[in-house]
Amino acid sequence: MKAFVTTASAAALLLLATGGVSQGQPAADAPCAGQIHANPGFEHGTTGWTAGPRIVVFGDATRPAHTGHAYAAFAGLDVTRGDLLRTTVTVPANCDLTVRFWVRTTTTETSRGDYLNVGMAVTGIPPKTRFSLAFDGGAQWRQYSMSTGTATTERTATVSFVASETAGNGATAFDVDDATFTLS
Ligand SMILES: [Ca+2]
Repeated sequence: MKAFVTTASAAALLLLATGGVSQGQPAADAPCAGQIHANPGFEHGTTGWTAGPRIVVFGDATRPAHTGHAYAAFAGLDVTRGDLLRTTVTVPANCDLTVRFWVRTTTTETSRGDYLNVGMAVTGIPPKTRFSLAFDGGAQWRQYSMSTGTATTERTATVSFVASETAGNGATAFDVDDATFTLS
């Protein structure tokens, strides 16, 4: 316990010394401002995310990232399978959280068989699928956004990207990058 107090005091002194701005450690009364996810662009692999195997792609020159070198890929393999990518953030009281993300869709499908369902679960609100993306999403990066709205209490928000593929009518690959979590 003593060590913890000492560390906390040192952190407080550091905050004072640096003008109150620290990386990844928002103050208790953090304002409703800024991007709060540590790894929005997957440049640090799956850090900060719960992810299925081999979801993050690095440095593929033929399918470059939206920004940086990495992105999350739900590969179109034309087999019946699923993939999950999920993260949870804390939304302080009286803050609105806006989640923005970019998706690129590469497909050989001509009808809806493979999906990328993007869901959000917020404390006090039933989980909901906000987007059900399919083959017609476009081969260029396209941005989507969704918000939690505000509440008077602190909440958690869990965002999930769930891909489901069905074998047999072509393959669709969904790439996701720059999933930002911004308070306002
Ligand atoms: Ca990236």
